[in-house]
Amino acid sequence: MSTTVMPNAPKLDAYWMPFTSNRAFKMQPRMITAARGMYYYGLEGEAVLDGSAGLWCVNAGHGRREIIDAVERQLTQLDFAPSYQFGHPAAFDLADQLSTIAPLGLDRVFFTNSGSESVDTALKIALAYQRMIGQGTRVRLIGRERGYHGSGFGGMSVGGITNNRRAFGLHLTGVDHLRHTHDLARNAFSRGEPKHGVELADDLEGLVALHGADTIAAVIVEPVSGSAGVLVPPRGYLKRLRDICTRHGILLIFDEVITGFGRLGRPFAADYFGVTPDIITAAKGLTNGTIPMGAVLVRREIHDALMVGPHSQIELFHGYTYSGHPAACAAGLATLEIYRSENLLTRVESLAQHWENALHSLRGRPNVVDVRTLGLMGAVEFAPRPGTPTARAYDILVECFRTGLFLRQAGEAVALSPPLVIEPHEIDRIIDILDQAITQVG
Ligand code: PXG
Repeated sequence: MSTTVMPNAPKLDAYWMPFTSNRAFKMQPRMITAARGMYYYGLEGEAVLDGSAGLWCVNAGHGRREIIDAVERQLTQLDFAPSYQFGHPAAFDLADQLSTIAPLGLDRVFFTNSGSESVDTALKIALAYQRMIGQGTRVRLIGRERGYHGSGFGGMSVGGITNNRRAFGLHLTGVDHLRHTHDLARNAFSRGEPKHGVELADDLEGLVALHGADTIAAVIVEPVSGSAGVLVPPRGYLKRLRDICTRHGILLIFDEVITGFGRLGRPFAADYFGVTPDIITAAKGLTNGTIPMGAVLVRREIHDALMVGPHSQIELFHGYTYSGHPAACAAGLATLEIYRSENLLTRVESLAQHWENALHSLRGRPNVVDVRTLGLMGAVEFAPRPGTPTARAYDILVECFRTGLFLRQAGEAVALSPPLVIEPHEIDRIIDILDQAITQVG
């Protein structure tokens, strides 16, 4: 295929882009060449307001000098260090700091390089733990429809976005899914947690009845589904899920790759909802998106249960060459310092009401069938165009970028999750651009 080549721009053919309509993109590229604060900049230097913190990760805004300097210092001092049977100080420091902001009890930290790897790691820890405590028949993993847990075979298997699964065979065996909680008929235009649907958590009781609790190792859910278009859990749903897990000896994993690090106005969604899972997966905001890194926060008893056998024995045969990479740890430490000094892990508390009102002002615009927000997450859902599902949301995404706003598409919705440093007038600007794009695209 021949593609457009822009002046001063690279040839586009060789790069197979992830989660992208490659042919459409290469006919009409949307290039980003710089970033600072709340803005991306295009090829011509045009400013594009970042309504999505990149891919939900740049919580402290772009181009943070403290992070760049810390990474440079670290790489100059120690570029790479093996994490298998050796260690370096920054990895221990970062794990220690994370344990101080983690929900109570989840104070053991395993490092990965992405959300997908965090999910695989969490699932493997859950299986290894159940086996270690004499529950070796617990081998099933339960996810949820519309859930997104990354692109590895583990995350894909427990994930529930059909397009992400269809092409890829049988996945992991022994996986089942809860129903999703999205209910336009009963909950459209809810503010905050929707009223209806707590009973959907009882799906887990149904799966226990079907498979037997003694075959189920863990349940994994996003506290708020991100990629599926900001699906906010019904009131009481997560607590009920927790209770059912506890009753049946099933581990509860919260995938907080998006909701972690202040997105809801608390360090983690677990804090926001007052529901403590057994394991949390994190990534993205951990390094402000600057260096790839993920982390798995594990309840101490789970960790300790695996710390048995002869001292010289490896306790968990799992890890990655780049687990706890020095550059990533330096970025993580500098990021946490920014979060602390600028109170970013709780700043959203004071922005959430403005955010909610701003997004809900789009109710009544053409084809808008739902508006959802929680913390500094939001989505606007559109009626599908007959015969071309998701085309309307895609056209709105393209129009927004053309007119100066970067956001994400999630099926029939567009999703927003700006950096946590956003100011109210920038929220208003997001809404203005989106509003015009909705009218323009029709
Ligand atoms: N879990 C959750 C909840 C995620 O949102 C992952 C795991 C996987 O993380 P990695 O680092 O392996 O990509 C994610 C990633 C979007 C979008 O626009 C969402 C993600 C990634 C890219 C785009 O919705 N979420």
